[in-house]
Amino acid sequence: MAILQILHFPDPRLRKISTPVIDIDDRVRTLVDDMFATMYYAPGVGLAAPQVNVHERIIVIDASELKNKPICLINPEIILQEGIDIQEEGCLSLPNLYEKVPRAHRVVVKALSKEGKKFELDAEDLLSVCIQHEIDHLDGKIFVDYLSRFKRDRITKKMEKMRLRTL
Ligand code: GNR
Ligand code: NI
Repeated sequence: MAILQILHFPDPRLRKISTPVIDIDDRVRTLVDDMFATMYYAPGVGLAAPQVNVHERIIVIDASELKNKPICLINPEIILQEGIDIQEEGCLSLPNLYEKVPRAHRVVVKALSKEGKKFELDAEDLLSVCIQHEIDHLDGKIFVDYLSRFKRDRITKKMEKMRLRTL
């Protein structure tokens, strides 16, 4: 298994729209394993393929306390959403930044498992937030998009400076 490199905001590659997976083959299964390894190593609660520069609709999540409930969603689609919650979010593509973001309290999502089986997941709380955050990544969206222009510009400038220092 490999630990993959995570792209950092404002890398324009994070803005690409990911395409559906057509065939869940060995390449996809290896990618999913590497994404889990990368997420647990980071550590993070979720990871979307575009964050590791693969622009396909693949997500891994583990929102459990004991980090023993891995969930893989391929071609996920939200089929129901309900209620609103405002919770602090972070993102592995924006280290050390936490901001409040409004999200649906509950979502029902349908997806393919890494075995290629259709399934539905009914989620609330952190798992629900995480699913919405990861699906946003597949659509080139990042949680700073929900903040004011003022805050987003300030964050963008800070991240650009950090990147120059580490080049
Ligand atoms: O590790 C993560 N924590 C988190 C906390 C609150 C809401 C969303 C998340 S997802 C994030 C990992 C990540 O960047 N996934 O794209
Ligand atoms: Ni993220």
